[in-house]
Amino acid sequence: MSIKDIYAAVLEFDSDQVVKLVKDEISRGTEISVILNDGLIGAMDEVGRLFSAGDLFVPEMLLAAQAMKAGLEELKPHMKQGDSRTKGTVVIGTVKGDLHDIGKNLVAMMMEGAGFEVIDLGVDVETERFIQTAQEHNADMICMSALLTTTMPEMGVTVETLKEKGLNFKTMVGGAPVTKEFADQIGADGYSPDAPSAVEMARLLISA
Ligand code: B12
Repeated sequence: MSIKDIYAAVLEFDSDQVVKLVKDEISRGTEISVILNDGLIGAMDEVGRLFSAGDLFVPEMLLAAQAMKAGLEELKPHMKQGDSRTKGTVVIGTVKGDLHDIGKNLVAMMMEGAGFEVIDLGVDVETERFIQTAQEHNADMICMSALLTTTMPEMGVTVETLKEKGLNFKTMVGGAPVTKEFADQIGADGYSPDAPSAVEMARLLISA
C-alpha cells in the first residue's frame, strides 16, 4: 500500500477506497502534506491533463473531484498550517439571479484539489457578498460563474464595483456562455473555458 494507491483510486473515481487508503496512511503516520500533494493533488493534476487531452470528460472529472474531496475531508482535521502549502485564497460563486452550479462546483473542487483555499458562496451571489467575503478572508481572487446570458452582466458589475472601491482582488469569470472577448470587455483579469484550465489560470494570476 502506498501513496500511489490513493492517486490510482482517485483516477478510478473510487471514493470509498480513497477514504480507506487516506485513513490507513494517516494511521501509519505518513505526513499529511505527502498524502495531500502526492496523492490527492497529484491525481487531480493528472485528471486535468487527461481532460485537456480529450481522454476524459466532464462526468468523469466530477467523479474524480468527488473522490478527491472525500479524501480531503478525511485529511482536514489533521491538517496544520503549512501542510496544505496553500496556493492562494479564492472566493467563488454563481452570480446573482443564476442557480446553475455544476460547473462552478467543478471549478471549486479542482481548485481545492490543486491546493487553493476555496470559499464557495454557492449560487445567486450578490456583488457585495463577493467583495465583503474577499475582504474578510483577505482573498487573492474572486471567481464568478454564469450560465445565463441574462446574468452574465452581473460579472461586469462586480468588476466595476471593485474598481470604484479601489480594490485589487483578481477576478476570473467562466460558464458556458462566457467568452474571452466578454471577459476582456468587462475588464476581468482571467477567463477559462473549463475547470482544469481555470486552475492553470488561477496559478498564473495569483503568482503574477
Ligand atoms: C443543468 C441545467 C439547469 C439546472 C441547473 C442545476 C444546477 N444545480 O446547476 C436547472 C434545471 C436548475 C436549470 C434551470 C434553468 N436553466 Co439551465 N441548464 C442546465 C444545462 C442543461 C447544463 C448546465 C451544466 O451544468 N453544464 C455542465 C457544466 C460542467 O458546464 P458549465 O456550467 O459550462 O461549466 C464548465 C465551464 O463553463 C467552466 N466554468 C463554469 N463556471 C466557471 C467559473 C469560472 C470562474 C471559470 C474560470 C470557469 C467556469 O468550467 C466548467 C467545467 O469545465 C444547460 C445547457 C448546457 N448545455 O449548458 C442549461 C441552460 C444553461 N439553462 C438555460 C435556462 C434558460 C434555464 C432556465 C431559465 C430555465 C427555465 N425556464 O426555468 C432556468 C434558470 C434558473 C436560474 N435562475 O438559474 C439555458 C440558458 C440560455 C441562455 N442563453 O441564457 C441553457 C443553455 C439551456 C438552453 N439551451 O436553453 N438549468
